[in-house]
Order: sequence, then C-alpha cells, then structure tokens
Amino acid sequence: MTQKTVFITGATAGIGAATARRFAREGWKVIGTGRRSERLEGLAGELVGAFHPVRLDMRSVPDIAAAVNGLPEGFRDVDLLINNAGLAPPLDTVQDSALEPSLQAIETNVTGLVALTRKLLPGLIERRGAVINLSSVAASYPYRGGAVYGGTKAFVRQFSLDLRADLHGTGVRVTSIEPGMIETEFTLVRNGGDQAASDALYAGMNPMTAEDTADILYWVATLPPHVNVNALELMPTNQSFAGFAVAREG
Ligand code: NDP
Ligand code: 8X3
Repeated sequence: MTQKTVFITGATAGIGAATARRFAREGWKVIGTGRRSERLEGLAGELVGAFHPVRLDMRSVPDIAAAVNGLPEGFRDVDLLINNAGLAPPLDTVQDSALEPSLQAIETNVTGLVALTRKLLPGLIERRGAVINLSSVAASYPYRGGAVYGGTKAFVRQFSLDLRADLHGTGVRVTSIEPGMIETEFTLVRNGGDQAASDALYAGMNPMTAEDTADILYWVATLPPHVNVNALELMPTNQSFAGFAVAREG
C-alpha cells in the first residue's frame, strides 16, 4: 500500500498535535503547521521521519502559497488536508468587543482556510483525496459572546458543504467536523492565557479530549472512498443545550 500524506494545520497544540501523532502512528506522512517553531521541532523529533514541520501563520496568504510551493520531495503529494488551525476571540459581546481579536479569528479561521484549500485542491483532485474542516457546534447554536467565532465556524460548515458541490464527480471527499467542548489550549487562548478560567470551564464535566477527536478524524479519513461524511456533530455527554434568553421590560 502506498504511504499517504496528510497536511494538518495547527499541529502545535490540542487537536492538531494529537491528530499528527495518530496519523503518524498509522503510517502516514504528516505535514504539520503552526506559528510556534519549537513545538513543531518537538513533534519532528518525536515522529522521526514521518513529520515535516512548516512554520506558518495562517493569516498570511502569500506565506500559505510559499509553504505549499516549498514542500520537499516525499511530502509534496498531499492526499488529505485537515483544516484545523483556529481560535476564538474573547467571549465579549460584539458591542463591547475589540476589533483586532475578531479580525484575527476571521483571518485565521476563514481567510487562511480558504486560501490553503484553494492552493492544495489541484493535487487533491488529481489524487482523489479529501478535505476535513474543523467547524464547531458554535456554527449551529448561538451563545452570548460567540458571534464572531460562531460566524467563522458557520462559514466553515457552509464552505465545506458547498465545496462538496464544486467537487462533484472528482472523487474528492469533504467533511465538516462540528465538536463541542474539547479540553485543549482553546479556552486558554480565548481567555488571554488565564489557566484558572480554562480549568474552571472544564472542571467536573468530563470534556472530550484531543485524542478522542483525533480518533474520529482518522475514522472519517479512512472510511471507504465511496463513503463521504458530510457533517459530523459531537459533544461530550455532559454538554447539551440551553433555552432561549428572554428580556423583560419594565
Ligand atoms: P488549540 O488552541 O489547542 O490549538 C489551536 C491550533 O491552531 C494551534 O496549533 C495554533 O498554533 C493554531 N493556530 C492558531 N492561530 C494560528 C495562526 N494564525 N496561524 C497558524 N496556526 C494557528 O485549540 P484546539 O486544538 O481545540 O482547536 C483546533 C480547532 O478545533 C480550531 O479550529 C477550533 O476552533 C476547533 N474546535 C475546538 C473545540 C474545542 O472545544 N477545543 C471545539 C470545536 C472546534 P500556533 O499558536 O502555534 O500558531
Ligand atoms: C468550541 C466549542 O462548545 O466550547 O468550538 O463553544 S464550545
């Protein structure tokens, strides 16, 4: 069997790092990206020979093109793209929010994802490959302070479904993965590095783990080529739904 290659964005932490380890363990070649080079080098040291590190800020479209053009022999033929890099701005309402963190989330979660997907699609079409995009339950269920994050993830979900339509007949599979709470660095980042706030959110509720998610991504990727998971929503058992908010006048 030919060894396959997966390109995983945001491999320096959380879901991306666990997924890089999972695919490497299964014999895949892994290209992993992120801004933190020391973490990329750490993974390269751990997954000797199977991991190609690419320092990349997803907010730079020219850097995305250069990263793909610069892939070395042996890592050029990407079979699977996992668009995982992403973040949420703080849980502020739009009216009370700063603009910069919102723009950062939009550029990372949306602009970078579109630019990278577009760049890798010719090869993915040639190899009848696959694209898996990390959306979120925030794409479908609104919550206070989640407008920009939820908006970016709704884009990711809809982009995935429409991309399937564009790729009709090519054999390329596209999936939107829509998880709820997974304990990673996600909440630490959202709260500006406040570890106590992150610990408090996940305390006692048994969140999903990055490894749970990596298992699901691997399962989706290795289903028979005639089976396409369009969208997959996941939650920890202890997370469910809240009701509508009602404001009373007077
Ligand atoms: P982490 O914060 O643990 O990891 C995020 C990854 O994204 C890091 O590797 C980070 O790398 C990378 N990243 C962030 N910004 C950039 C950027 N500008 N350029 C390049 N890489 C970037 O979070 P998760 O693993 O939880 O999140 C992964 C994905 O899963 C995200 O898209 C998130 O929205 C989604 N998700 C997460 C859920 C959760 O509850 N954790 C639930 C639903 C979806 P670096 O900082 O080194 O650049
Ligand atoms: C993040 C999922 O449930 O923490 O994408 O808002 S949740």
